[in-house]
Amino acid sequence: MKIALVVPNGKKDMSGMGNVARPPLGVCFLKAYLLKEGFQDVKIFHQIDETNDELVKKILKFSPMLVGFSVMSCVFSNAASLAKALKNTRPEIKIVFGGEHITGIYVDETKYGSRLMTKTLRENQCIDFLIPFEGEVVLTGLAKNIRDGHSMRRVHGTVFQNSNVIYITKKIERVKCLDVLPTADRSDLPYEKYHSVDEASNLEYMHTTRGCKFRCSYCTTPVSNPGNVAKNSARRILEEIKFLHDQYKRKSFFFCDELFTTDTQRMEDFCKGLIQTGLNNKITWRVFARVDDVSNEKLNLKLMKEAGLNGLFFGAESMNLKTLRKLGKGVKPNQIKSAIEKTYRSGIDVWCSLMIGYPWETEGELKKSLIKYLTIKNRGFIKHTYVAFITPFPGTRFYRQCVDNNWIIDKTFLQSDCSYPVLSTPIKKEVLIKIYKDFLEQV
Ligand code: B12
Ligand code: SF4
Repeated sequence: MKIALVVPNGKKDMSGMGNVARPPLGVCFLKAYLLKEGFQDVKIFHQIDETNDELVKKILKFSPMLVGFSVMSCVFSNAASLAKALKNTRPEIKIVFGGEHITGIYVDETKYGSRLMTKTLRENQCIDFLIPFEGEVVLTGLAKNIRDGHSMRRVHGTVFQNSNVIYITKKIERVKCLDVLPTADRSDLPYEKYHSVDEASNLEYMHTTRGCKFRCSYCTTPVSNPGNVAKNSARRILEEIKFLHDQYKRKSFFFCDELFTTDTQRMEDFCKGLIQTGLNNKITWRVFARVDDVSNEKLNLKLMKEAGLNGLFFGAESMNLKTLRKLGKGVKPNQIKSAIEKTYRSGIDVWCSLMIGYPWETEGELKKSLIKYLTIKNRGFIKHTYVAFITPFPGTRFYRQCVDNNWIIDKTFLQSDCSYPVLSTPIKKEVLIKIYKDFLEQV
């Protein structure tokens, strides 16, 4: 049985980062698991520069029985158009949607009592199944059921509609330790088409942690990975890096785990492993980190640098204390400043992301916050800044707040890639956009 895994709209112009296209690891994990469970014909289609028509033709040529779409919120509507085109040509193809957006609408409906998921399914009859949360075990179960012609109600962890009734099957437990999953299968990815600012096209992505113990109101990570944080062991990460280096000559790695650094013991074991094997002289790596882990000196930056770390990426979000509190970030502006300085002084590049357009922030507050940031930036401490408009993602507490307070002024907000304002703020929209553009020029 052939299975296609599709990632629509892989290329995005991200403010402050230019055009970005990077490996979609989610579907690589799904492919690896399906292969392990005996499905030999699984192919990933990552849409970078193909038109929808070209992509549909490619998928149809592969002739799959099951097509899975991996969707963030901003690509959902295009994914639905692709799915419709496939169904119109071959109605027998089964279509399943998964990914962050699907988890978000599932949680918004089942936890907060909205009708977002129901509405989505009703309006998109081309979708046969939704799979929220991590997909390896459930997608494989679904594929087995389709192959063997069993009733869909037997597949745990799915949502489907039948004669206008929506069925939510029993939830399954999350994977507790990521070492039980096979390594992501990256073999179908078009690396020659990947790129982003200051980075080589063969920069390799890694994902070795699912979940986060913090609960920032706008973030989807604790929503899609509730409960405990699941991780790979340091040993397993070292094996994967060695494999990717030896086999594919990868030299530069980005760990897109939200919080690679929270487990300090794993971090230390990983660094020591890189040093002992000599891999630290062959590769470099960059990770996301929380500012308080650096400002409080929880992390051993010296060891990390020796092990090949060449960049820390902080989600600073704002230099305004009230905003940081409202977001539930659990850090203060002086900790952000301290973390940036400490990282820079350790000889490690600093990458930072900020958000603007908070519904409560006045023009004065925003300008003050950006000036504070620029003061640090102008001292040469920050290598790269990425700035986005805060956008509410379904499933988060912030999304609920926005809906309940009528803050959403742009009805197309779900398609937003965070590069324009979608919320009402005390600042006029044109003024906000001007502040954003001026700021971009300065960073
Ligand atoms: C790396 C990354 C990127 C990379 C690569 C993106 C890519 N193609 O994967 C780049 C830099 C390009 C990127 C860009 C953007 N990103 Co991004 N990104 C991430 C990040 C940090 C890691 C993704 C990852 O590898 N996860 C690891 C894998 C294992 O998880 P996963 O992808 O969710 O897949 C699992 C499940 O979701 C599920 N699943 C996934 N697909 C499918 C499909 C099927 C059929 C099934 C059954 C299951 C299933 O099973 C998978 C395995 O268990 C996530 C945060 C996160 N934790 O996911 C944000 C995240 C996905 N990005 C996000 C956003 C908003 C963006 C941007 C809009 C940027 C912005 N302005 O901030 C752009 C849009 C890009 C685009 N294509 O349009 C949001 C999406 C929220 C939402 N509801 O849409 C996230 C969740 C960050 C956040 N916490 O808010 N991103
Ligand atoms: S923003 Fe970072 S620290 Fe906050 S919940 Fe998300 S991943 Fe965790």
